[in-house]
Amino acid sequence: MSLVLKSLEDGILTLTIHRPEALNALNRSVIDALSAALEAAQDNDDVRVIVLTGAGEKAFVAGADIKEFADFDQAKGEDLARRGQRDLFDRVEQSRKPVVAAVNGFALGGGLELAMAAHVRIASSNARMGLPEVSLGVIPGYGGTQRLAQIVGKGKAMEMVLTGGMIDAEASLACGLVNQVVDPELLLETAHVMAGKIAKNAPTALAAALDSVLAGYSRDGFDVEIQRFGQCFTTHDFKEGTTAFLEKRKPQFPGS
Ligand code: DAK
Repeated sequence: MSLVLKSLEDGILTLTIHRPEALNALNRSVIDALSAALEAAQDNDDVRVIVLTGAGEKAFVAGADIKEFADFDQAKGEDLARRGQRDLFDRVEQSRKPVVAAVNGFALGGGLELAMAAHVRIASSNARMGLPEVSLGVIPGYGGTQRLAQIVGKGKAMEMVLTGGMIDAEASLACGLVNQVVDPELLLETAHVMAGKIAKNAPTALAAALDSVLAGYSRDGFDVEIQRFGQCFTTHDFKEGTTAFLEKRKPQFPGS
């Protein structure tokens, strides 16, 4: 079965990341499939708004696929962060069609970074969000250090990035990380209502509005994030963090 399911109804294209056996973790194939679907949507006049969600009730996306990046070196990490940002995360944020993320469970690491690249976020009440990268010996590499601070402010972003902890849906709503929280069974319907409200408006004005809002935010930090992310791949902490995850044990960092 395809890694990204597509359904188009009333101008709303729903893209469902479909890799439930790995909690929809983003491997290279998922990133490529999602990127292609977003690209195709830009040229399809029948698509007015895009809704992005994950298959199943447990996870939106539980992060980048740890099994895939565990043996990367600095050059590979930096290169993939750069390509991932450009091919998927920037493509979501810079989409001319508004993107609504329907966050249906865990949105961790690259999963939360994907939701944050969307323009509006609606979460189910069972959603849990966080950037656990530092517990793996890396930092968020798909724009998370930048977009989280842009969305929730520097103080809360520092807390979330440095602790690597998760927050629940209500806490996400309180800090502005998500726009709305609803019961799981109402999530897609609510996302479609939001998408429908947006879709009633002029497409050219929507594209201009997206462009204008985004123009107010600096892009300077994204390159720093990519470089610092790549450097993490040279460290013993990264080896220990990813190995511990794969061995299903707690990592032993110096002094921990
Ligand atoms: N990658 C690969 N497999 C994953 C995964 C992930 N991120 N998350 C879950 N899975 C897999 C589990 O290994 C397990 O597979 P099996 O053992 O059954 O084969 C299956 O999904 C079900 O997961 P659990 O058994 O762990 O389910 P639980 O309910 O017990 O726990 C959980 C749910 C979400 C709390 C737990 O699965 C978890 O902690 N997952 C990992 C969360 C996490 O640390 N995510 C990664 C954050 S770091 C990069 C750019 C950016 C990034 C990386 C590279 N490059 C450019 C190279 C970003 C990195 C991140 O996202």
